[in-house]
Amino acid sequence: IPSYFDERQYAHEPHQELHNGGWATYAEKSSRAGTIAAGLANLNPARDFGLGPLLDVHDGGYVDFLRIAHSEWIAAGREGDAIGYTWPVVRRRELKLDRIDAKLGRYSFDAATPIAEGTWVASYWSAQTALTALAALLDGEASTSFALCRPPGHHAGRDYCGGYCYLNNAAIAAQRARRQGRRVAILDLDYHHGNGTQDIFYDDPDIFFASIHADPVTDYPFFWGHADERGEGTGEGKTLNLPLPRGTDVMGYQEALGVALNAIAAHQADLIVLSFGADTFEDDPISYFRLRKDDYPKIAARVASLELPILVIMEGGYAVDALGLNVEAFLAGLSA
Ligand code: SP5
Ligand code: ZN
Repeated sequence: IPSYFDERQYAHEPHQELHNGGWATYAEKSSRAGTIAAGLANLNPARDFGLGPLLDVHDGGYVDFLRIAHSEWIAAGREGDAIGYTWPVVRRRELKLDRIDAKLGRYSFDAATPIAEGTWVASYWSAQTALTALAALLDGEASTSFALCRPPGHHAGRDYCGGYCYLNNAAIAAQRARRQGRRVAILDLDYHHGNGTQDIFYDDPDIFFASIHADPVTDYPFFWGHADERGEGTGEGKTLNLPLPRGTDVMGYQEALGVALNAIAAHQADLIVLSFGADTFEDDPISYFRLRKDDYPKIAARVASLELPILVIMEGGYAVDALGLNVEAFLAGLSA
């Protein structure tokens, strides 16, 4: 499977995140990318598609903020990573904000997503990696490709970061594929609900979004991913949420997967963007499903049985020692 990665994605290395009332070691370490890259046979660099495809998904003011937030933080006399401490409640009016702390609140939804010196560079190249892997499908060079995106993307919305995500790589690729005339379904198999992707396409009738994830009653991101969220307006019915309880193993997972795959077929998709998180793994340090390494090829093979081109976008997965093998197992199941 042709795979894509850019070394500049290592530039993002936040030190800590706020969790359970204290500072915790940042789980989305750059070494995650290294352990995955080490197991890939056919690894290619990213091409540069510029800002256009990013701005076709994200708000211009938000993208400007991502570029300059860390230097504004330093200019304000702070040290380390930029992180917010005040957030507007939902539907506060738009304001022209100047102070870095206000902008951090305006453009984020949690305190687990700091902006470090290399965040913009790494996020930019993570998105370009997704676009490069998509091009391999659109150009007919391959029927499956893998974008080793890092930082991940599925929690990032049109104008907000969160959940270790800054630019929504899957949404950027899906939008570009649609602009090229493809009928796209996004299948999100990360442990956490892909709230950013859902928000971006919530009223969109053309891009179907299906997600299998931990029930937001118990798990992050709490405010999205409930089964009754089905899309709105002309996008009504084009969002499918399949929340599962903590402790779910391959049996329960496969049942939900069957529902998601039937819905993708009913959408008459001709291309799948697959947000893959290996944080569904039994030994993941921040998650509570019970998938084993040998379950991943079986899950992947069922997605492949739809016989559609598949763009795999890397999302979460924090058991770093097992991560490379879990990703390898998943990709092997796609081409088996
Ligand atoms: C892409 C993705 O999988 N994002 C997940 C974000 C989850 N954030 C909430 C859970 C944070 C737990 N952090 C514990 C850090 C311990 N080192
Ligand atoms: Zn996750």
